[in-house]
Amino acid sequence: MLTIWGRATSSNVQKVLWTCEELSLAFERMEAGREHGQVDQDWYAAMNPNRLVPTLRDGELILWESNTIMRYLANRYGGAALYPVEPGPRALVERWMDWQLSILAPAIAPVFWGLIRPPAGGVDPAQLAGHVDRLARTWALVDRELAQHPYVAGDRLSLADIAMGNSVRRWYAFSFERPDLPNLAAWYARLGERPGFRKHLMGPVV
Ligand SMILES: N[C@@H](CCC(=O)N[C@@H](CS)C(=O)NCC(=O)O)C(=O)O
Repeated sequence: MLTIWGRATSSNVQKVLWTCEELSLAFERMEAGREHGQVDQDWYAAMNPNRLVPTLRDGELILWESNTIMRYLANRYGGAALYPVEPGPRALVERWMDWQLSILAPAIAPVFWGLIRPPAGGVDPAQLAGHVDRLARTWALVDRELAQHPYVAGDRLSLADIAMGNSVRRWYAFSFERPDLPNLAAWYARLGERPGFRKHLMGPVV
């Protein structure tokens, strides 16, 4: 049985939970992170020296870094449909997974923190508007890609879509004016048809 440490509200934990659903994998989830603590304990740091969530245990193997965990699960448990074996299609999935971590996550973070967990003293509206604009331009790039095929890395759902699921859910949950990005909106609706998305990503945006 897989064990996953991490609070269900974490975007990075949600990626792993949704991947498990797509692969029909049984797992036990242990609360950890933020209000649940545990990450500050020595036994946790021995598994994950970053003191972050998620952490996965599969037998003797301990893994951290959500995208690495997703790839491991797909490789280990017959997930070639989500993570193709052939180098070209595989590289397209990996490209978008790297992009999610290096471009999308830094673009959404200041918007999320500004709107959902504003600092004491409030947020500077002009600064927040700048962050929203940058995020909108980041999504526009995905919208253009999605004009060519229904999922970010091709014709079928892949780990790349799962990695971005929480971000697009937050984008449509925030209350501000959004530019019209029809392909992005259609993709969001498509992701919403997946039971794993509905089960693990549609909770409160906190
Ligand atoms: N690159 C890491 C980032 C992990 C990360 O930043 N996790 C956040 C939650 S999304 C965390 O642990 N925050 C502290 C906490 O919840 O206590 C990954 O993808 O797994």
